[in-house]
Amino acid sequence: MGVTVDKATLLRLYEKMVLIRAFEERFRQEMEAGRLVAYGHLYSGQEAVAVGVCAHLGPQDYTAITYRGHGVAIARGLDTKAMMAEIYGRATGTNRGRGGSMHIADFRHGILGANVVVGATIPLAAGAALSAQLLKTGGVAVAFFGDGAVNQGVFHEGLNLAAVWKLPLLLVCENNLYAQSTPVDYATSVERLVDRAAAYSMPGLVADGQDVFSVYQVAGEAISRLRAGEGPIFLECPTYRFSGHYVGDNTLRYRSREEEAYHRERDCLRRFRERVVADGSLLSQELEALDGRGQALLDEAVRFAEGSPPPPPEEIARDLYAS
Ligand SMILES: Cc1ncc(C[n+]2csc(CCOP(=O)(O)OP(=O)(O)O)c2C)c(N)n1
Ligand SMILES: [Mg+2]
Repeated sequence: MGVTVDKATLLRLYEKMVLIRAFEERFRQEMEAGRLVAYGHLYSGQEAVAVGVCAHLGPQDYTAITYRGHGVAIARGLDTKAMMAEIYGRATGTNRGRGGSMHIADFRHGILGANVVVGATIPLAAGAALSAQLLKTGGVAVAFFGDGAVNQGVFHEGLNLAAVWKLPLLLVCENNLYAQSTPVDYATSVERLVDRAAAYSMPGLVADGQDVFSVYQVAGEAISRLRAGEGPIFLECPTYRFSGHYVGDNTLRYRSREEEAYHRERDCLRRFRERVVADGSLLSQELEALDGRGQALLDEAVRFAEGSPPPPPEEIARDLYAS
């Protein structure tokens, strides 16, 4: 991919990808050590998608994310302390400790709320895109969803309506090859998920979801077209989740070690480092400094979460009813 990216952007892309990986791996460690009781779906391996897309989004834009959504939340600028506190169920969390890992929301960063219902990000983001269109804010909405979502009814209804209304909606399909343990080719009629776009007369694009340069370039073009009012675009990003569907899932029940090793070789962080050091655009020391910063932020986030109080019992009904 021949895209040239300025140094400040390169540093920002790497900083976010490293922070996501550090967050997810720390979350796993805390759970495995028994210090954190939670349920979690890690984003490790898919960082290039969140970071490459969200680099083009601003405060006027919306994002609807799934239960595998920590990566997009961090890419959109969510505070890692508040996110970790949410996962620990503490009052200082993004949702005051009431949502946990699978419901992280922060309207200040355009995060409409993580959603566990497969496919549900699509109508949610379509609604947000409709509001941006009607209010003429210039904003766009991005729905993130997995390969499992493309066979859901809401996927088809959502794409059709978005196309009919020419909504400024980017449909980002993170095709990590599995829906839980079901391989995509076992459950889906088309070989390339992007081919579904044609049924709704919308452009379908593909970016390498394990290469942030590819995602950054293709998503950038797509989002410019959305802002120009061209209507919705489908973007398929083939990628891979390095770990199981959830923390504790044994992947060897449904995929081989060889397949996992193949995708580890294509790790977006490793490919980024190799490329920028080889072409001289960044020094390894600059990358190492960002690696260290990521780890330090995670130490701080875990300390903050552990030191924060749980939500007070008298607040149990808060936010349940509109005032
Ligand atoms: C409507 C609905 N059906 C089934 C489930 C159970 N479920 C949770 S995650 C998941 C797999 C989804 O896979 P995919 O869309 O590929 O996303 P990934 O987990 O790979 O990111 C399923 C079937 C659900 N949450 N919602
Ligand atoms: Mg999947």
